[in-house]
Amino acid sequence: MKTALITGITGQDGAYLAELLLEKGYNVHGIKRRSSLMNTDRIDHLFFNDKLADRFHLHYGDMTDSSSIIRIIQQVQPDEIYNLAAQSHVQVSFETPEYTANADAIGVLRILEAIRILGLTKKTKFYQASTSELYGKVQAIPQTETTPFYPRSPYGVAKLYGYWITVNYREAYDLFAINGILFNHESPLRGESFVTRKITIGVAQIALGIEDTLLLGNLDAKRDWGHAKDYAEGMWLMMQQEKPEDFVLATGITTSVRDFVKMAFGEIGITLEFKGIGEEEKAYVASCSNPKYQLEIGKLVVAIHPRYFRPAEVDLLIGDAAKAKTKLNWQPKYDLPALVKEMMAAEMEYQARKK
Ligand code: NDP
Ligand code: GDR
Repeated sequence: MKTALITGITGQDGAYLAELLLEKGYNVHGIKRRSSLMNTDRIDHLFFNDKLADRFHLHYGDMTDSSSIIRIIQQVQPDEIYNLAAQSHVQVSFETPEYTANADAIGVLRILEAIRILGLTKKTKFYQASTSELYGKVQAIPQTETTPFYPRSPYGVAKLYGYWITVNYREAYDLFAINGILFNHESPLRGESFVTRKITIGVAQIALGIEDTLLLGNLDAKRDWGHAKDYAEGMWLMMQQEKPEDFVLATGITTSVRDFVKMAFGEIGITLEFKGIGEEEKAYVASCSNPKYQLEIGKLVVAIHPRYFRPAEVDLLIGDAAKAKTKLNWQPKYDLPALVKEMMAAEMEYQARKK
């Protein structure tokens, strides 16, 4: 039985990866940081499952605290470490740049050094959660494993260090250390302030009469959105290779935030009309085919707020995952319409229950 250690196990990807590895028979350990509320909603179904009790373990630790990282790695002696923990919000990184660098850049080094200090370089494989935010101001379309990086946020710059220190430890110490360069991936478990989840929450609350208007920032930004479940599978596949290599995971399709908004409203039978440009843009209900929702034609449902614009933006991301498809036989099961459908169905149910 293999043993895996997942940092960031309470996050979106941590939850999907933990479930996947448990299904595959792994012994799974996760690092959770202390917070005033439990914050384990995404993994409670695993933690409180009697059948998994002897294979699923949580440890308190923090990416900014070397001693906790060394202690946990020494205790767990993992075959595989998946480093998913990070201050992962791009906009928040402009407000907390130093903390973001500590957790997202030096945090990676802390784990790599722990592996080395504990003499685990031959035993423990290491996965770093790298990101399409490394491409930032994109230098080529579509982006591949060899496209030059140009990060556009403190988050992107911190992740750039994480990327290179992983490559460096692979080359310097012959460690199985790899980067998954993952493009945006979403799900019903997505954090509530990332744009896709913010949109599905907003649409559901407007349809249920809880809120009137959804406030957003840059509607022109384009992202390559996949499903987190497919990407968790890709992370595991990368770690099963003989040779350590970096891989891009992406869908190869890019969509604007505006089109994601249209798709989410469309899921519940509402079409929108957009008027105005830039910060003046607004969207109104153009038609509503679902009699369950009492939305007047012409009602304002989306507006722009300057608060949600970033000091520097990543305008367009579109990835090419040909290497992962060929070498790993990675086959994503979801496309964007299927992702939006699943997110909207889950959101309607969740918001109705909350109401
Ligand atoms: P989430 O924000 O959902 O989860 C981040 C996790 O990291 C949470 O468990 C969080 O804990 C934990 N964490 C944050 N800071 C610390 C810290 N100082 N010490 C210990 N744990 C900490 O992110 P995702 O699941 O979406 O992403 C997983 C990883 O993949 C991240 O590194 C992200 O940067 C990267 N990534 C994500 C992509 C995406 O589209 N989702 C794309 C490419 C890369 P808590 O629950 O307590 O907040
Ligand atoms: P991103 O995701 O920055 O790509 O990082 P996010 O969903 O936050 O933003 C995507 C795009 O939408 C625009 N946008 C808004 N974003 C948010 N959050 N809120 C809004 O109201 C809003 N309006 C418009 C943004 O400007 C941006 O262009 C995610 C994170 O998961 C990272 O950790 C990960 O590395 C990258 O994806 C790949």
